[in-house]
Amino acid sequence: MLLRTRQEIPSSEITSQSVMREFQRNRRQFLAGLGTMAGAAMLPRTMFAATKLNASPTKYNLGDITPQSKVTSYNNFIEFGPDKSDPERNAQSMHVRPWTIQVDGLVKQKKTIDIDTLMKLRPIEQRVYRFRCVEGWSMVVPWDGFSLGEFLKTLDPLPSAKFVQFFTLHDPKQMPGVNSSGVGPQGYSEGLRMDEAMHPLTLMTFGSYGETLANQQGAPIRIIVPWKYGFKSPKSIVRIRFVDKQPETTWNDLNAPAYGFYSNVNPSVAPWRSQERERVLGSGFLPKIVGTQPFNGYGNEVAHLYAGMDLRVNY
Ligand SMILES: Nc1nc2c(c(=O)[nH]1)N[C@H]1C(S)=C(S)[C@@H](COP(=O)(O)O)O[C@H]1N2
Ligand SMILES: [Mo]
Repeated sequence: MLLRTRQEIPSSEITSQSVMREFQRNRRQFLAGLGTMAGAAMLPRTMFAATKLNASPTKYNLGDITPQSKVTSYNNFIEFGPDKSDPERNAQSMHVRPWTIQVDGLVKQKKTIDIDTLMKLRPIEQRVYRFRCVEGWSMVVPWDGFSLGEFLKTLDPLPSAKFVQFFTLHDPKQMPGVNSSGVGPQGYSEGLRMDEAMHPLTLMTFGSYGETLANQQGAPIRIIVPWKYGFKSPKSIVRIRFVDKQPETTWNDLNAPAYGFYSNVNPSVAPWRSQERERVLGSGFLPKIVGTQPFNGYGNEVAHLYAGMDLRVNY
């Protein structure tokens, strides 16, 4: 398995992390040499488990991989405090073992799954994804996990299940910011339509950069939905529920006009601020600003999910 816990990695060994650094250094030459190939497709099999997507990664304009140190020190995890540096400081005491995920709602059989069992269900792949926060920043991260749909299929949801709901751990003893965060006692919750949850790009995520997730990133398990704004990617999940109606979600409850249920990345809709441009995290002293792409650049893969919907209304 590619993924290691952070303590387990001997510094002498070539980890995918150092491969990644090398990759970053060589990326431009590499790209020049390989024409238009970009992203995960160009990584030889010996470096990472292959990305099994029908989509051709050449269509993604991924940009450079964001430095891991930036990705683990500039976080949104409101249960640990409101500032970007709070989660790194405050999340270290969160207990990520033992950890179970409760599965309930419209499913053949309700159950509770242990995280270590879940991680062995499928081979863990590394996917390099763009990630865009509605606050206007973006990053490019190699996430480690497998398609959420592969897991959901094993649960036999009932035909009446039309949406999936996710809940984050809610433990005021471990989460110093949770009581003042506006997150209710059921925990941070998010939801996806069934077809969005089943889409092969939607990643059940256990790690990044070849290591298990840092607590501030949502250890030991989170969801990554790369074509939606970051708040649709819930962290530290303890419960998955299948439901028949569009579920309530934390941010939509707090401020519905600003945080739509769909929240697909859309540069032409400005619910509370312009989404036309984004600041590339870790891009240097003078930050790089680039244009935001519809569906965060994944339109070829996901636009069909929204055929016939007015995305200026259903944002
Ligand atoms: N439980 C929980 N999940 C969460 C959040 C949160 O505050 N709590 N913030 C969301 C937002 S707004 C973003 S942008 C991403 C940030 O993920 P990162 O810190 O790994 O970059 O996590 C999302 N998932
Ligand atoms: Mo965000």
